[in-house]
Amino acid sequence: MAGSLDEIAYKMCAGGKGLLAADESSSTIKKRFDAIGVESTFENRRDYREMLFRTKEAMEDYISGVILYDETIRQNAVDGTPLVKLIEAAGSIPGIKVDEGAKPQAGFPGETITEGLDGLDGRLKEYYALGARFAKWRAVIDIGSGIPTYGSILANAQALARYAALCQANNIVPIVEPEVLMDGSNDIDRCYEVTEWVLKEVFQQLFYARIRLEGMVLKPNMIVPGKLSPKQASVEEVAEKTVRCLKNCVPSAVPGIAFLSGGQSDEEATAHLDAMIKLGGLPWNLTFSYGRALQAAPQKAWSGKPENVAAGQAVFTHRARMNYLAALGKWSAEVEQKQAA
Ligand code: 5MM
Repeated sequence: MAGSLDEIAYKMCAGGKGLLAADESSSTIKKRFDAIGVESTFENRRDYREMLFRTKEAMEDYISGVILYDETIRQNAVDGTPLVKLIEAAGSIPGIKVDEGAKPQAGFPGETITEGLDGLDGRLKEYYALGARFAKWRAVIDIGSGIPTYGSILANAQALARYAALCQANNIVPIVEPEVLMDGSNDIDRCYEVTEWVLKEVFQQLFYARIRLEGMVLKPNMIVPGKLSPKQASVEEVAEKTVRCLKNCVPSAVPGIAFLSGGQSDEEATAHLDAMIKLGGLPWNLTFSYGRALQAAPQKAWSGKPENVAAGQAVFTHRARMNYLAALGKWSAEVEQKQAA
């Protein structure tokens, strides 16, 4: 698949389409499979992902690109077709997670630094040859007592910027993902404050690293209260605060912003995106790059049984369509109920 960095970055987030984050590492996919009583074998992981990538309507009409894991980008379908070719045949763009995970940061108790820069240039060249046209690197920032610290935010922002520079040098669009977790007991305003701090630092480091903003995609968290906060927020408050934070931090040269779902329920993730689009006046395309919020339902419907493939695909199509409608500002709870029936 040819195309310049700018064209690919634009296409990833345009027209209501969004990204499927299917890049669970082996330990994460094992957790997901444990929850549905499926053993995490090479064959089961292939069958599950093949089911998703062969879902015609979802892949052709709603999913602009798929983030893959190292195993999956090298894996073939049961009939021998590379999984990457299934994605391309649907007109969707294959991408690859290239970070090697968030590891405890020495000297910073409770904080992590994402690793994977060593040898990255060579790996990107190989992934390009395998078909990847974009990549993803996730930095993880937790909110807690005394954290995050500036030392950790800076180290993670610099790593994101160095990763993005290597991607662009290899003609691969970098998805820059600084995730502020929603696991704590903090309120929504603390999430706003930390996310603003992180995004300001990330864009400063992207500038120092000479990143072409037109050729990248941002994958941020939404501004939400921590899951353990006694004070939860309305859909309107989440939408208004997220858009305000992004407008204050993200230059309009960035063509697209694709949110992570971060542990929100499927419907919350959809409703929040829809409400943001309905606010209007946005300088970038906003869309989804969900992992859990796109896959939890099809995983459950499939449950590892070949006879459930059609049911898994129907549920995946529904979720992808709901998020596509949300990215166009055309979703409603009524549409959600009517079309699920
Ligand atoms: C699909 O989950 C991705 C992989 O996570 P691990 O490297 O920890 O296995 C994850 O990076 C994902 O792309 C984003 O966090 C968004 O996923 P959610 O589930 O938050 O939408």
